Amino acid sequence: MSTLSFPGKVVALSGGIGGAKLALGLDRVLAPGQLTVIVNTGDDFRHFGLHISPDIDTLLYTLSGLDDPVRGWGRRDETWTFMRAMGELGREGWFQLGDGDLAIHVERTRRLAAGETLSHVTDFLRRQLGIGSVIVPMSDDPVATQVETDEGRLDFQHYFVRRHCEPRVTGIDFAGADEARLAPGAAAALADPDLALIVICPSNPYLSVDPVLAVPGLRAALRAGRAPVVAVSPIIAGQAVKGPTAKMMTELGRVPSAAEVARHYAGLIDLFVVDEADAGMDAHMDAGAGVRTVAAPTLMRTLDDRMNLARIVLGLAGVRA
Ligand code: FO1
Repeated sequence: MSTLSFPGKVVALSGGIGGAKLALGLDRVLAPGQLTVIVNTGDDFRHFGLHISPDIDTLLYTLSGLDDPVRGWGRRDETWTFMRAMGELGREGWFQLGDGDLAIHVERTRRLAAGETLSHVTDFLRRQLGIGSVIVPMSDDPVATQVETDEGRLDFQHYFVRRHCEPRVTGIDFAGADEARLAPGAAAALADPDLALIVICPSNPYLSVDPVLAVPGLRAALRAGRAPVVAVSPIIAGQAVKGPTAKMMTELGRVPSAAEVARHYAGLIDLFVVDEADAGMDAHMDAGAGVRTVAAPTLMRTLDDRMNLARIVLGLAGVRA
């Protein structure tokens, strides 16, 4: 699909790695400014006195081609002198900040301390990295994803990185969500009269999408316009492509399946895109979750896979629920 053949604007909700793959596909098949990605900031935290926004940085690196394809986070061709030097000072090394990556954390922290909003800093960074799509945080106010586990309540990065997602999850909270205001750029994109499609990218529904949906007003904004809401399943044949989604679903007493994710989004979405491996469950899904499903190749290994899935999702814009 050429960039000119899709009329109207697109909004994508995304967390980190999985969501960023589809966001990249959409960015590549749409024209500059046609796509706005609303990004989860529940993973944000302060480390070494720096404000770290992991999911925003995954989007920045992925859409600018600076991402490290193996690690899935941080910059490619990274060096680690800073972390070695911090180790010599006795500082902990469980959260790795590469020398190149450090520039974004230092510059973001400086700008925030100077009074800029996270939205403004993010817009400066995406323009500086030559990204045509708009990237906005879900909120400029602090929201902290906290994971209730059998080891107690853990901040997100302690659960995800320090403890490698090993603790058993019994619940998830988004501290500060009730007081958080929808970021101006997110509200504007969702109210844009040219908005033709809303995409919930295949990020972890419980850890990465739910914090975005927890920002007051966001759910209503998703349903307010005419644009259909299409979600892409992060679960393929009962497995997560990457990360703790399936493990977490089991621990939360849910079946790790695409059908369960559809039920999680029921009432919010018009269409649910499942992998061809899960095509067989259409009837059950329609019955169970009241959500219409479409089967497509959703495993994104290459840039072409990302662009093909993006084209398929864009093609659903005309389908009314
Ligand atoms: N993930 C890791 O597993 N280990 C790390 O040391 C690590 C460092 C890191 C630094 C900056 C950044 O933006 C992300 C980083 N991540 C690391 C990934 C991060 O925990 C995840 O990207 C999200 O929080 C979950 O999507």
